[in-house]
Amino acid sequence: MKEHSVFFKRILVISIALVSITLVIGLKSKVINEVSNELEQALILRVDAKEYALTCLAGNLQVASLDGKTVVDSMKVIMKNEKIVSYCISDLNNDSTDEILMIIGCNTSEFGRDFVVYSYDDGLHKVYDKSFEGMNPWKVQTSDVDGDGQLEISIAMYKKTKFHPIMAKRPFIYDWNDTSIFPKWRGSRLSKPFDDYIFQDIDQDGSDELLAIELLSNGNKVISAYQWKGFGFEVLIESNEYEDIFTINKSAHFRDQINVYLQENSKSKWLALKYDVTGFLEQAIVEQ
Ligand SMILES: [Ca+2]
Ligand SMILES: [Ca+2]
Repeated sequence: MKEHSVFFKRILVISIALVSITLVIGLKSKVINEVSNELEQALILRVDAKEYALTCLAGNLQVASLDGKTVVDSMKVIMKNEKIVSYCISDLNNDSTDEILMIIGCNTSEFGRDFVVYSYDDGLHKVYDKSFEGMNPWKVQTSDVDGDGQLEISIAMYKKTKFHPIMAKRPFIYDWNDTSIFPKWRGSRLSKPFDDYIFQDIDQDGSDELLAIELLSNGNKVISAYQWKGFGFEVLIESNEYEDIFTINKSAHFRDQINVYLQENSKSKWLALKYDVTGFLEQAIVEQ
C-alpha cells in the first residue's frame, strides 16, 4: 500500500513537472509570436530590379532571397518587450527601392510609440526615426492623396486635439522629403468617428481617396470615401448603412472596388462596394 502511495506521488510530481514545462514553452512561444506576428509571412521587398523576401522574426528584420535560402542581411529592430504595431512597404521616393515603414510599440499596448523607416541598400539601415509618444500611433500607410506622383505617409493616431479635446482616432498625413516627414494635415478628424481606413484611387483620377469605416449616431456604420481638396478631405460618396462593418480591404483585382466584411440583417458577409458617381454599388464577392 505504501509502495503504491510512493508510486502515485512520483507520477504526480512527474506530471506537474511536464505540465509546467509545457506551460513555459507555450508561454515563451506565445510571447515570441506576439512580438513578431506581423511579419512572419515573408513580404516582397523590391530593391532596384531585384525582389527579396522580407521577414521579421524574434525582432530581427531579415532580407533573404525569394526562396528564403540565402540571407542577405539581418538586423535587430524590435527590442525586448516591443512589437510591430503596424507596417507597410512602399517606394517612398520613387527610386525603385522600397522603404520599410513601421510603428513600434510596447508589446502590452495596442498603440505604438515610434515611427521608423528602414531601407536596404547594400545592407539594412534605419533612415528615419521619430517618437510619437503620447499620440498613440496605430496604423501606417502610404498613398498619393494629392495626385502629384509623390507618396504621402498617413499615420493614424488616437489622441485629443486642441479644438476637439476627446480621445479619438485621427488620420494624420505627412509629406516625405527623402530624409524626414513634414506635416501636411494633422490633428483633424473626418466628418464622423471612424474605426479604420484605407487609401485607394476608386474613381481613378490619379489621386487616392481615403475610405473609412464610420460610426453613425444610430449605431449603424457606413463607408465614406473622401477626396483631398488641398486643405483637407471632403466627402466624395458614402455607402448604405449597415448594422456593423468589421473590415475594409482593397480589392486585389479591381481598382474601383473595395471589399468589406459587414453585418446585415444579423448576418455577417463579405460584400464588394464598387465606385459609381451616384454612390457605392453593392456586388456579391466571388473572389477576394
Ligand atoms: Ca502626393
Ligand atoms: Ca481618386
